[in-house]
Amino acid sequence: MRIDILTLFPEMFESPLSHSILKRTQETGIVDIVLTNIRDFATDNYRKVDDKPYGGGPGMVMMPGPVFDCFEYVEKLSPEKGRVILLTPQGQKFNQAKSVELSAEKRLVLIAGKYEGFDERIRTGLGAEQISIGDYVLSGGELAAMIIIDAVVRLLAGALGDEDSPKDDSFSAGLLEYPQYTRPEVFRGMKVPDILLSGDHGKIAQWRRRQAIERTKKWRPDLLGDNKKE
Ligand code: 6GU
Repeated sequence: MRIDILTLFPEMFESPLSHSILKRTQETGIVDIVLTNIRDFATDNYRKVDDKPYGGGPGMVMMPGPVFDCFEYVEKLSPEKGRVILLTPQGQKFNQAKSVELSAEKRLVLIAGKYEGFDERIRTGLGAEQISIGDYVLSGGELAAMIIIDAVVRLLAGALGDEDSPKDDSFSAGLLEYPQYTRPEVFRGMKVPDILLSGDHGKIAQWRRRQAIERTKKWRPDLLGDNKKE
């Protein structure tokens, strides 16, 4: 997969992309992540990329010119068309299903904005879909882009050590994950459940399933109801 990120703050991505799975998947060629600075496409001497909103109001708005020019440059870096995603709190809420959907794409083009928002013509003119990571406002789309990249890339074939593990993730089956234990068998008086030491794989699978259902009921009942949209 190729992921292009258009941002005013490419440096923000350096550390998250240089560790763990995101580091390894780039090194092994599972994913190619390319950062492009929108400010490089500003046309005036001050490298201006934002301006006051027409009609008045607080804050600054991302100008369409630099974003369009940046996008058209990035588009030509690879023959694959790619899915164009604008990071904004107005977007559809990101979840595991969306993550699975995006992991099937050959190319993603993520556009992260700062300031109060994007000039509306960026969304309409680029035919971009919008994604939000939750109902709160961040100071920019960069952190949201990193979260989406992390959630998507770990699903790519070969990204995780154990090929089976994404299937057991919380949310994959619409349930939270069952409780996990590792050594020691007794820690500060707290014992690992006997069933997990029994060696009976059928019983263990049954127990885990029940536990997953119980914790989902208790902690995230919204996942079990009709209001799955959450
Ligand atoms: Cl994608 N961007 C911003 N600025 N705030 C957000 C968000 C995105 N998702 C939730 N809050």
